[in-house]
Amino acid sequence: MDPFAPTPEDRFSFGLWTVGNPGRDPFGEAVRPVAKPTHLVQKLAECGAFGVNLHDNDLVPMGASASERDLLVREFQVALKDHGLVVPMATTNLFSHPAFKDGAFTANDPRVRAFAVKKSMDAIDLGVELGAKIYVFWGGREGTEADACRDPRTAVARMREALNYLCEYVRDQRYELCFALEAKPNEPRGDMYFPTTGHMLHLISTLDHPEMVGVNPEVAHENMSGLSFVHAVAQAMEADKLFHIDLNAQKIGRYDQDLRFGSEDLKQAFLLVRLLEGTSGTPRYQGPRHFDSHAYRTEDEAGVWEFARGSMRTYKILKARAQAFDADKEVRGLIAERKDALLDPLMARYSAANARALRGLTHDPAALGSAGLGYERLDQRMIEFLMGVHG
Ligand code: GLT
Ligand code: MN
Ligand code: MN
Repeated sequence: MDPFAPTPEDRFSFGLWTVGNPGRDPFGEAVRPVAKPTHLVQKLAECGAFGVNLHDNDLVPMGASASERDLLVREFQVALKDHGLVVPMATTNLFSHPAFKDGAFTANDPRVRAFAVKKSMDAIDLGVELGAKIYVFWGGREGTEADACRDPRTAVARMREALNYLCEYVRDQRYELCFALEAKPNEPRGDMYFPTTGHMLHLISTLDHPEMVGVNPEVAHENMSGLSFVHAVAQAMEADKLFHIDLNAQKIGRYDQDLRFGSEDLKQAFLLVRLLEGTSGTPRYQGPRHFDSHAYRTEDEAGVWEFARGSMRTYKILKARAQAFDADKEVRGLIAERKDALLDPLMARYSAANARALRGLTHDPAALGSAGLGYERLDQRMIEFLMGVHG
C-alpha cells in the first residue's frame, strides 16, 4: 500500500474555486472549461480528499431564484452522498460583484454593508444546510487605494459590527458554526484592513463572542508580507484560535500566487507540517487541511488532478519526514528543554520576594554569550532529514 495515499483521517479538503479554477488571470482568458460542482465532487473523491469547501456563488449564481437554488443544492447533496465527501467549511463571496468595489462590511454606503450582511446570512444558511461547521470570512475588498475615503478606525469598527451581527445570527438560529477570519496584506486592494493573522487575532479579542471566532491563516498571504507563516500559525494555535488553515505556496514579495503546497520554500512547509501534526510532542491541529491554491495556467484538466494529488502527497511526505526528524536521538538532544531547579520557580511568576531573590543572584553575561548553541548542526540535520538522507 502507498504510505502517502490520502485517507479520510488526513482531513484534506479543496475549495470548488481551487480545483475549479479555469486559469483566468489579469492578463489572460480562461484556459480550462468551467467544471460543474458535481463533477468536481466526483473527481475530488477519486483523488482521496475528504472534503470540499465553497463560496455561496461557487454553487448558486447570484440572482438565482429560490427554486433554482434548491435544485442546485439538492444535486450537490446527492453528489456528496454518492461520493462520500463532506463540506467542512463554507464562505461568502463578498469580493467579485461590482457592488463590493468599495468593500463589503467596511464600505461607506450603508446599503452595501446591509447587502453584504444579508448575503452572508443567506450563505451561512446554505453552508449549514450542507453540513459546514466552519465559516470563513476573507474580506477580499475590505481595503483602500484612496485612503482618505474613510478613517481606518471606522473600518475596524464596521468590521466588528458586522461580525458581531453575524455571530448573533448564528446563535439565534442555534447553528453549530464557528467563524474563521482570513487575513491578506494586499491584492486585490492596494492596502487591505487586517493585513495579517496577528491583526485578526486582536480584532477577535474585541468581539462580543470571541469564543465563536478564530483564524484561517493562508501560507501565501503571510508570505506576501515577508513574515513567517509558521510563527503566525503557532501564535494562533497557542491562543486556541486555529480554526482552519489555507495551505499553498508563494514566493515572497510577489502577487498572490496560490501555488501547489510545498512547491516553494520546502523548509517552511516542513516546519509547518511539523507544527500542525505535533510531531515534536506538541498538541496536534484537529481541523481540516485545506488546500487554497490552483493548478498552473499551463495545465489542462489532467494537470488539475495532478496538482490536487501532489498537494496531499507532499503534505504526507513532509509529515513522515517530520516524524523521522523528531524521533532522531541527536535532534532530541539538541533541542531538549533545559530545566533549572533554582531559576524556573523564581521566574514562573512575579512576586516581590521572587524579584528580590532574582536580584540577589550573580549573573555571568560573558559566559552566557560565549557558548555556541549547536543550531548550525541542528538546522543541517533538519535539511538532511528533509532531503531524505536519514530516517
Ligand atoms: C479567494 C482567496 C482565498 C480565500 C477564498 C475564500 S477566495 O480565492 O484568494 O484566499 O481563502 O474566500
Ligand atoms: Mn485563502
Ligand atoms: Mn491566496
